Amino acid sequence: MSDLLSKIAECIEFGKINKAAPFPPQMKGLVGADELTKLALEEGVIPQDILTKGLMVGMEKVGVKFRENKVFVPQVLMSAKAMSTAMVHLKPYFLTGEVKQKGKFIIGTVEGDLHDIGKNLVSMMVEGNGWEVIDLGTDVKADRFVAAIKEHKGAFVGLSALLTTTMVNMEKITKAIKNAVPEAKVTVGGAPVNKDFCEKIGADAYSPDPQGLVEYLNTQLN
Ligand code: B12
Repeated sequence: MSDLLSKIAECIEFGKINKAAPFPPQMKGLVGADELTKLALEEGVIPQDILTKGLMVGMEKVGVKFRENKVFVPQVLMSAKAMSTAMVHLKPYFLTGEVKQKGKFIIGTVEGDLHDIGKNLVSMMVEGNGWEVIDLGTDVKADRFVAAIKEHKGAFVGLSALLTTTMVNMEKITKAIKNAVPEAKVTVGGAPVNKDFCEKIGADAYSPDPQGLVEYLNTQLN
């Protein structure tokens, strides 16, 4: 069983979606995350183990390599695609509650800002690490964040901004969130954002990359 799970982890790490996928070249012709996840379920592997000991292990390796500049955006996107293909087979078990996620994470690019490449990468990495992600999209105003937090009680929040002109909206949004739901934890990121800015606006955590965010979220688990 552990051999099957480590093969699944490897498919996620290297972005091997299924047998037909030509990427990565060194795994051409081999089965991928799709077939292996199906096989694991058929062989009776517990779905929770497929998630935590297979898929999440691979995703964490990608996250660390991305942070260390050992892989780049396209490789992360292939890993995320392999992950989401495998997740299709696990979806029914999420719905029955047989597979539990760690918690909820609401993310959006802030008001005035349409950049979503970084936000999407963050979403995929957080989801790939076992969290349910509620993606509000781009140009998201404070009231939409607040409504989502009220709807998804206990959810963590992520604000993304790529413009110096929109990062200032993070302050407004963070204040609105803290006013409405004082216990809500707000994380911030995006190219112009840094730790000092995060502290200045009263947000709870900053990370320059998705892996740092995942690590922060994991420290918040009870
Ligand atoms: C692609 C791009 C666009 C695309 C966006 C497409 C899309 N779907 O996202 C388009 C063409 C639409 C665009 C438009 C504009 N852009 Co633009 N764009 C870029 C570009 C080239 C890349 C941004 C990107 O995707 N980076 C890759 C991702 C992976 O990195 P990232 O977003 O930083 O995310 C990482 C981290 O920051 C972190 N992260 C991100 N979000 C979060 C959130 C949390 C919670 C956490 C923890 C971490 C985190 O994790 C991610 C992965 O590591 C940058 C220049 C550059 N090289 O960065 C300019 C850039 C951001 N754009 C710029 C500008 C000025 C604009 C425009 C105003 C141009 C114009 N005059 O119309 C418009 C603004 C439109 C708007 N209202 O938003 C400027 C911003 C300058 C500034 N300092 O404010 C830049 C820096 C270009 C430049 N050098 O001038 N842009």
